[in-house]
Amino acid sequence: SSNHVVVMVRHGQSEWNRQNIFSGWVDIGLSPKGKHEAIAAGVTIKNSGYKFHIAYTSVLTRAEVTLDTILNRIDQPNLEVVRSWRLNERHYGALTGLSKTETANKFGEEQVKLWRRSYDVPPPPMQEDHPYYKQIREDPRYAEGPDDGEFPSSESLKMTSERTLPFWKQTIGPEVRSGKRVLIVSHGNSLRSIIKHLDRISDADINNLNLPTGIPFVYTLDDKLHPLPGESMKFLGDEAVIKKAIEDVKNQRRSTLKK
Ligand code: DG2
Repeated sequence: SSNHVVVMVRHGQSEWNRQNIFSGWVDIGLSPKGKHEAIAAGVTIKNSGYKFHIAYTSVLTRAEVTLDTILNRIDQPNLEVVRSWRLNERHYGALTGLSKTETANKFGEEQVKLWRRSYDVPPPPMQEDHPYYKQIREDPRYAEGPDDGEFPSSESLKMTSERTLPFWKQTIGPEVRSGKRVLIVSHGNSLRSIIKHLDRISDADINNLNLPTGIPFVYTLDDKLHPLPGESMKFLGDEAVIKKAIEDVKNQRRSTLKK
């Protein structure tokens, strides 16, 4: 039996993260700060000495650009990359494209917190007349899936995990077990769904998990893909940078929601 290292990272800040707008499946690019965070993530991974056999990411540009930036920095620009809609961000339904602040003002802080962080409360569904419906539903990148029956109109974290965890278990897991070192670049909520599974976080406690953008973290797993004691979600890099990034995520929640 042997131990397996998996490095994960949420993409750098996107333009809509910067403007505090719900993104979900809208294909928003990185902000200038996000591009810098992606470079910094690459430098951190390089300084930690990691090399990979394969990488996984979503089909959204913010994750893809973050991954490419990292791979260039770690001198593995030609690494095998597998892209899947299963690693996409949670589909934010009718909230997609709305301001997080205005949504909190309109529906109340508690309701918005449930939509953003609860395990099983999905945002209201995206209807066909939603401004982003066509752009998402008719995007040729989804020709490969999801199929009509599984195409989401909004997703809770639970619904998100119903498509991320099969991918983790059936596609990523076997590669990890076979000894490959894996890098995953994905999104705030899609990564929360995987972390919840790996660390057996309860439905209630998952509310409190917020992921910073662009800070890589490491899991060391046994052959059954269970984290070794004390080897979960270990953020890489400078202590002060990690501390500030985690505080920024918390503050973002506070300052954006009107009291
Ligand atoms: C954000 C997460 O996803 O938003 O969809 O707006 O990770 O792709 O930037 P990401 C979005 P919150 O759940 O933090 O509101």
